[in-house]
Amino acid sequence: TTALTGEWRFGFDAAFGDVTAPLDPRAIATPFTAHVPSAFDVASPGERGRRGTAFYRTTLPLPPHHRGRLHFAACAFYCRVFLDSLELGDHRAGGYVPFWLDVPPAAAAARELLVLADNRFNASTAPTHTGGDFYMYGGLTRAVTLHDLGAPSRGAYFDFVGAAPINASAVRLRVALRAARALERVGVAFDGGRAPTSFVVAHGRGELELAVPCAQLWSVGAPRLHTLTATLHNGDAVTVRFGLRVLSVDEGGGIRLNGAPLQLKGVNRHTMSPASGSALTLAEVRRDVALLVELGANYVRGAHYPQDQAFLELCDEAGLLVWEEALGPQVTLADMRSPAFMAAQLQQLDEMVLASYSHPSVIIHAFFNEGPSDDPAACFAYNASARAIRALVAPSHRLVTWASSAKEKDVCLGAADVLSFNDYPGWYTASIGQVRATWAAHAAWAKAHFASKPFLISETGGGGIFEWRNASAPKWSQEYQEALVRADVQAALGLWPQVAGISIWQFSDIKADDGATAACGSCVYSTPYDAATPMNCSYISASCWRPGGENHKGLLDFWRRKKLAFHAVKALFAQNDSMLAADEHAAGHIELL
Ligand code: ADA
Repeated sequence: TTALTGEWRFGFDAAFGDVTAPLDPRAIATPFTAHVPSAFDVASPGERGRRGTAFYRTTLPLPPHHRGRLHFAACAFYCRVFLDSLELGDHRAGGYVPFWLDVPPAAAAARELLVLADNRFNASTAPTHTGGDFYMYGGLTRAVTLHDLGAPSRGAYFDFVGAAPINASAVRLRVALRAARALERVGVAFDGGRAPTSFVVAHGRGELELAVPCAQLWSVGAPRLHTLTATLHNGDAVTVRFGLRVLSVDEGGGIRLNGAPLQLKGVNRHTMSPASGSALTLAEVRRDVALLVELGANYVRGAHYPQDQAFLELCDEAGLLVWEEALGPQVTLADMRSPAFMAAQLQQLDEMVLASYSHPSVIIHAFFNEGPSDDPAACFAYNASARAIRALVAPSHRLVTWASSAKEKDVCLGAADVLSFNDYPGWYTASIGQVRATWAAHAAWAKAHFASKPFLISETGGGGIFEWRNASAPKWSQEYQEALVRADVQAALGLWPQVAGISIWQFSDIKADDGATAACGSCVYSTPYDAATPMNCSYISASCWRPGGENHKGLLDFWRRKKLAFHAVKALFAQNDSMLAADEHAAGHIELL
């Protein structure tokens, strides 16, 4: 495996015509260089926010006559991949989900790879980029890797290897092969060689339940991991890391992890930073995970798209639980009725679930953030999406939900394992004083209608501008946000177990969508945002939408500076942890007596 990380030749055309039309890759100019991975609309060479067609070119280090496979961890939005004059394939399922392309063998020693990446909104080339209230970056934003599969005579190779826990001591191994004979023997061993065994895979696909030797449970407090290595006779081998943990829902709609009641405490997080856009460096991802741990969160919703695998690996190690969802924010009924959209949606779900299959951290898969679920005509798309996820994962592995803005008017909830509502009392509606009553009413409705399904607060919160401190706590000041978020968290924790958990909107401030600054109306704020320039925030009116083109509901600002709300949430989560620990202690004491 070779990571194609580094400087690639690069070109950009803001007015490129039909991106799907036949093209001669050798005629494409790439006069600049760009680092891969990176977002071309944030980093050099580039312009912040530009939209158009980018071209990336590099030499493919694949020996003559070898087959290969290219893995794109993300290519945004629409992508086409060419090798010399041959088109290997394109990808329309969305710019945040990994995909593979096969590379046929050739005699040439040096082969040239050209990638087209278009970041323009377009219902046919990028149907799952349905808009949404965040900036969508373009380009090769996550790693590109080449797998050398040797000469075709070498035979079969792994297409997929995944390990899903069945119980505290066994996994379901799922493998898919390519170029396979009718029967292929697959060797399996755990943790670098333990309990070696083998089984026969017919027609390239197989599933097997296996006891894990020296099984150790994965949990939030003790995230112990195992590895499984699958091998073929020709030496092709894949190692995956997994965790033994069992998810369940009790009769009262409580979520359980390894049989113990689970209260989800966390935030929504966008994969975004001012320096890297959506192409966070590993150092930035590590810093975010460290901040989540410092906050005392046990849970994070990856809003609003499939997650960076590097982030999920760190969550596996840190014992952080994850909600991972497909891209498709504010999707409409018209989107759902488009066959191109639904095909891309189902492909994206498959790609997301398979890419994240072995991560113990991922407990929820979701789709359609704030979609039209108040319309019975939309339920077919909810049902089809839920079915696509359930075809790949069992409920003890992943639960299915979506963040509903329809809430009590949602008519598709039958298809969900978990009810998840987005609401912003004290920000868009009502007042801080009404926060608890608002959530109590939502939870009561959920319990009255779906007693056995968990109820989550998937989004809530409000804006606070880092630079604006004001003791009288007007809207947009850090003080207002602190008071509001405190009320949100107190409501969620106080309403447990009717409220199974909360993800505050949001971890850090983000760049909002293309039109955000214009939509800010009368607000006066420096644009583009410049951290070094103090802001006169008294100009921010309560009705302002996205001052400075940013969504300021982060507990941290865009640069990860802690706001008052961060400290408040951290204290509330810690207090709750010690209360729970005291309860458990007391319960244990009674049992002993
Ligand atoms: C919505 C949406 C989020 C964000 C949030 C907000 O619920 O799901 O992406 O835009 O509101 O800040 O208003």
